[in-house]
Amino acid sequence: MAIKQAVTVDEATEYYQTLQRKHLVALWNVQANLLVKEPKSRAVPYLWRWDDLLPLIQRSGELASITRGAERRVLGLINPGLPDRYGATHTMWAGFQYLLPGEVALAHRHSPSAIRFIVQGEGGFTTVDGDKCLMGPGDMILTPPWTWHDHGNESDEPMIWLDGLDLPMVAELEGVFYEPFPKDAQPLGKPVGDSERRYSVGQLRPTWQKSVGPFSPLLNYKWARTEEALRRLATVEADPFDDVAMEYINPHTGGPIMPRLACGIQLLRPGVRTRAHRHTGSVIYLAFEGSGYSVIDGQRFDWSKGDLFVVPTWAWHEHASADGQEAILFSVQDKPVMEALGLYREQAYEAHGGRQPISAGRIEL
Ligand code: GTQ
Ligand code: FE2
Repeated sequence: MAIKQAVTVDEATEYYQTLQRKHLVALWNVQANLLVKEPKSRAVPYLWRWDDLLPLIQRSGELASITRGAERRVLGLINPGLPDRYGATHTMWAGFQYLLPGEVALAHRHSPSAIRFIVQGEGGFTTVDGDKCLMGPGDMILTPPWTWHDHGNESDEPMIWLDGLDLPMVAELEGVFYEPFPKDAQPLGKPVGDSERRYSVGQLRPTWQKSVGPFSPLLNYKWARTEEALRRLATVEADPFDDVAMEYINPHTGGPIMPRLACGIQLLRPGVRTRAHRHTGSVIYLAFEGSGYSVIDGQRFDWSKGDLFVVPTWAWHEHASADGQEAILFSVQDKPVMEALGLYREQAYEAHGGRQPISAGRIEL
């Protein structure tokens, strides 16, 4: 904004210095930083390779033991655009957790919500408020906010799983609470797999069961059922932007599993290249089966099993599977927050037949 004619430059300078001293700001000088045309995330599109991750995950088992105050052996993925924030995107933490045979990751609870998606190993478990959830590859386990949870491994192989949490978002909202459980592990208050026995056939639920809040009462989404749903859907229809894509739902509402995190699973049929779109809200993708590539803001990221990549908010993205080979992507998303707050938007990419020109390969940062 221009200075009015009756005022000298010195007077104006003094005025702005006074504002600073008094902890004030002139909106007319900063408006362009605040009311931006559209979101531009500081988080960047990025991919972490399984080949890089696995040896470091395994090495963590030799280096670090689980103790009170350091209750989880987890390698967190840090977005290169957000070195000062513990997150794979601006809102979500992603980490690979490693649990050796016979170990217990000590019981605790916290206000951030968590999901686990099992990558490797069978015979581990997470107990959530007394319900022991058995874990195998592809299972998705929920830890709703403020539920007690501990992990154990009763097999003779290490377990590896992906943790997704809304920790950076809750930290930014200054809503983090945490409490250790008085013992290492919680007692089992229920039959093993209680929630699953009640709810795992998604089309039916017990008549007397009331909703217990905005969280899914089903805590363990077993892979066999997830895969069956995907394959059945694949026989009838697919989405132009995500191909055969499904959302994990709360059986009481049909809505997202938790108010701040949603999870998705998508099958890319062999040789599919989806159309590009963008939406508000960020996404963490884990390549669970097969290989392919995604184009994010014009950058191509080739992925195969175990790789993890992120799509920042409002970034154009499309996915492709390798020729003759199907692929499966698991995802964690903050979309429910954007929807609840009236901030969700999406837009299809119209130019170039709906697919982005690829401007660069993977940029190493
Ligand atoms: O397993 O409870 O990756 O509390 C981060 C925080 C995992 C867990 C993480 C956690 C956990
Ligand atoms: Fe936790």
